[in-house]
Amino acid sequence: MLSFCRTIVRYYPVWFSFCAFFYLNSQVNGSALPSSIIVEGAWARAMSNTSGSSAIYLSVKNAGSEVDRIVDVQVDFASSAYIHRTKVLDGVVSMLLVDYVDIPPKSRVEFLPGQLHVMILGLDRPLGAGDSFSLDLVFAKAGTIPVIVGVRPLGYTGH
Ligand SMILES: [Cu+2]
Repeated sequence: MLSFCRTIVRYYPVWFSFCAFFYLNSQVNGSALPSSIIVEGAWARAMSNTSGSSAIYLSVKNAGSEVDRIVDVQVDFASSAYIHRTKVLDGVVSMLLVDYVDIPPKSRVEFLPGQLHVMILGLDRPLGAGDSFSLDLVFAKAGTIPVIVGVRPLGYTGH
């Protein structure tokens, strides 16, 4: 749309005010553009006690032509939220902090059990199967995208 506007402004002055509005608006507020990021199938494991933690799994699709990057994750009832990657080394399972996750153009990145996940710690309420809550994924280009996360029973392993 922006390249269309750059061209149209150059050759068809009658479109100028429309395109100027669109262009300026897109510079001021990136969310005015339709996002090329689509987040699907977000779920978290149920958690019965309030001092514990849980993990969120989801699928992020980038339908656009430029790479975008998840730079932060936030859940309002958790004291902290991080992106983790599970590693198994010599039979020992550990979770490594991931600073950011790039979502390449025309591709999909999966957060799956045993791999990438959003770790939420210090929850101030239990997560019961059937509940849902909101997770904010903060992208470098697409901005903050709120995602509804469905809570699944403890035995659930994936979508
Ligand atoms: Cu973790």
